[in-house]
Amino acid sequence: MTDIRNIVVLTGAGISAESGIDTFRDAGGLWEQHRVEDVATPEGFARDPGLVLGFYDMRRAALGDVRPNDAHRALARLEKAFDGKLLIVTQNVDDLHERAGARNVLHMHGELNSALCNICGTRSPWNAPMSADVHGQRPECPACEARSLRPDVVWFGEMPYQMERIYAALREADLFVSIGTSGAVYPAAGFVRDARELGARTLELNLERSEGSHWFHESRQGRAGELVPAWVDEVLGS
Ligand code: BJW
Repeated sequence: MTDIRNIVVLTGAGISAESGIDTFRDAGGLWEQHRVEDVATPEGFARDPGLVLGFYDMRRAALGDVRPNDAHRALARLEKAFDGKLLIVTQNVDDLHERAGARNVLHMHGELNSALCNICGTRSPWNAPMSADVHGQRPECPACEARSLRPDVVWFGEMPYQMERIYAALREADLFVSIGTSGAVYPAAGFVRDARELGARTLELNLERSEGSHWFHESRQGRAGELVPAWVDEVLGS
């Protein structure tokens, strides 16, 4: 492998699939069980906050039953051992990269363990339910005490987090690697084109060819738990 100094890794739901977290668009995935318009848009939340809060409460609670897998661990190992720069940009709202030991992780679609106040805009660490209690009361925002918390996740039509930092990293990247994402959701789906136009080599690691596979210099198919450790060995061995 030629001299690689700056790597940007984009991860999606496929990297957490082997940990037991449902993906969105695979057979049996979350979007087969729930209508996107109902649970992943600001309009859906305005229509039926109880439904949306319950959906995210269920997914937050399920985090307690899952563990990082070999793919998360391999990226954390890379972060530790690589003597260039590595940024992990994840679309995932789980915390499995961090629990595997990775530190330089950016959650562009937010996090299940965070609450966003619709009144004051404060983001607060949150690992309890957000649905109304038996008295019909929703929890208070720790900053302004309004009962207006929502899941701190990015829904369709909303701006993903830290886009400036991501584009700055893409400008510097000499390798862009996309892992376990269908390439169906923008702006993340466009990163491969951006990175490539800016001069990076691009590699896809996914169970199957994604919607944007043709944009990558190389696409490898298989389980993240196998492909990612093997790729990390290649980078560290070079
Ligand atoms: C494995 C595996 C294993 C399985 N090993 N692999 C037309 C053109 C361009 C854009 C738009 C457009 N019309 C509308 C838009 C905008 C819209 C959009 O993209 N819509 C599309 C439907 C077209 N995007 C937005 O609204 C975004 N905001 C925005 O664009 O703001 C304006 C802006 C403009 C310019 C710059 C910047 C901003 C916001 C998108 C928010 C997405 N939110 C969600 C929910 C988050 C909270 C939650 O978790 O509930 O994010 S939707 C959902 O999809 C979630 C995911 O992060 C995201 C991507 O899914 P992902 O991770 O790719 O999962 P899957 O299931 O799709 O794929 C899994 C893959 O893994 C598969 O390929 C499997 O094969 C593979 N796999 N097992 C390896 N073991």
